[in-house]
Amino acid sequence: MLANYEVSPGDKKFIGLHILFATAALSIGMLFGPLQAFEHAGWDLYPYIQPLFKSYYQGLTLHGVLNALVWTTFFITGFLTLTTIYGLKRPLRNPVLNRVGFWMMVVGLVTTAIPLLLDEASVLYTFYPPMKAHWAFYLGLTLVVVGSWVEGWGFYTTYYAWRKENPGVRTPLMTFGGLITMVMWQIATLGVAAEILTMLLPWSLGLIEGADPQLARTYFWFTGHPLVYFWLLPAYVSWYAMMPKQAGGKLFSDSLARFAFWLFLLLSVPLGFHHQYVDPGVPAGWKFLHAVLTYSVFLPSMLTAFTVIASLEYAGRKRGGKGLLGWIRALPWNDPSVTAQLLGGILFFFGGIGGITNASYNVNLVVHNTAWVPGHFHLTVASAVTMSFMGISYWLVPYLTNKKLWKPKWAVAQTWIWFVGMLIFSNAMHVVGLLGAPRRTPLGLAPYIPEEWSGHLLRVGIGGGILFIGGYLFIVIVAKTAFARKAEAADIVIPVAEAKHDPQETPDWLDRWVPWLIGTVALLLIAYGPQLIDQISNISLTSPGFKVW
Ligand code: HAS
Repeated sequence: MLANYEVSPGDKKFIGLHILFATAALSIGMLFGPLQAFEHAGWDLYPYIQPLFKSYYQGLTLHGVLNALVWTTFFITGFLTLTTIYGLKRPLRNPVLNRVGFWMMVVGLVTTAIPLLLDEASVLYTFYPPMKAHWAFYLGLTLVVVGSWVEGWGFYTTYYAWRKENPGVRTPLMTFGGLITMVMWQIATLGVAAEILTMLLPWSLGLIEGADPQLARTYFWFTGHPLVYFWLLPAYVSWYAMMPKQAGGKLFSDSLARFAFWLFLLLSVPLGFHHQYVDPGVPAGWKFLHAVLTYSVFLPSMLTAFTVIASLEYAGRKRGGKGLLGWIRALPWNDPSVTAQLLGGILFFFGGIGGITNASYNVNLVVHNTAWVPGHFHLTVASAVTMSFMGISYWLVPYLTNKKLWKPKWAVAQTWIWFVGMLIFSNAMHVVGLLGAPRRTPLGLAPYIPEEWSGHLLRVGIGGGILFIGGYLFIVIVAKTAFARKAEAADIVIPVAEAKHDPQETPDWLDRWVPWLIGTVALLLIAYGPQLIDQISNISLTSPGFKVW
């Protein structure tokens, strides 16, 4: 029945605009990745692109902001618009609200981009004070975040209207996962909202004299850790609610899927101190509590691994796969959308293991601020997440534009190229990080490179080059698809996975918001409340701003 619902041309265009901005941001942000990787390998191309881009740090900031913040946020809000409309089989309740939110995000993006391009905001994507950017950078980021909130309110009003018309019906899984993602995001971003509005914006405007770096970092990581699950959960929506159908099977357990999403809502936010193990201003007991909670958020990812792989095994066996692992070969590896997500999932095993390693206080002291950390997050946000978004784009762009995917075989090749590039790149970054190479450092210019790093830095450069090819091949394929002259009824149906049991049999407590929201707020107050009160009451706005670039 879901497959028969037709999204209106206006809404398709609106979703498509999100994907357009997301992909445009990715295409610029990705430019700097290979430049950094080549620089590590000793092939410094930055002098050749001056005066357009001034420094390694300007490039690194553009890379982080455009890829990690803009590509993801625009793609996710667009995708969640679709999962809301298509899952609930109804148009948005207040389309104007969603349009206002979207255009706020666009204005915010432009406002952020100007100081970034003028080299007035090379403060990296974490924008830690006392590094100080132009006020327009902070204002633009605020508009992007608030715009995404407004879009989220549009989802809630739509859901509310649907719920009144459908009492007792289980929320369709894709909508359910999308709504939890948005609620989690809105709670999480209270941290950066407080940081920017009470400290960084007035500071950059000269209204207050100094900043408090410790409190700013606490606010930032309040948002910064759940941010990674804001990126991940839409990929999980696809893995649970769509990929089993694409693979030719069914979702193994609707209940386990919903339970995993609730656990993410409950546990994603109160863990930020695992990014601050080395911060002197956070007492050890609080770091311990956040370490314990970090290990607990491992659970919903393991639930996901179990449920999604069980669904894939079911699909593979239905397709004739035999033996212990024969079902893997039987999966539709010729479908670029499925291949991208499978390969992203495989890389995520390694990224997840690295995450668990980071979360250990003692081991973190070895890897913190080394190249290991970008090695970790390229396996997560640049693999599990980005490859899933690429895979989704391979059916979404044809669906939105009514055009056939341009060269599907090339798209399959693209996913493998990205996979191989990422394996080489991230493995080298992990190893060189363990050998002590710092992150966020133009290593090619450093006079202290020990001999034992050089082979690994070379692999960073080679991996970066392969990723460059894979990344731009993706851009070419989606652009050629979207801007093809001939529109044809491409007959694309949004993949909606049926569950093995009727979702109406899923226990009612897994489709109720109030207890989970109360639990989330309560845990947050316990894990952050006393520290926030302490740090805010001891606020020390004394640090002057520095422009170190
Ligand atoms: Fe992380 C640092 C801990 C997950 C991103 N992380 C970062 C940073 C980023 C990031 C961007 O505890 C750097 C921030 C900065 O700039 O300073 N991370 C974790 C832990 C997890 C984790 C415990 N991280 C992520 C995800 C990210 C992400 C997801 C982005 C999307 N991370 C840390 C810590 C730090 C950190 C410390 C601070 C380091 C420092 O000192 O600075 C866990 O949530 C991971 C659990 C995941 C798993 C994997 C399960 C596997 C699955 C795959 C299923 C396979 C399929 C395919 C479907 C256990 C679900 C099957 C295929 C077939 C062919 C069958």
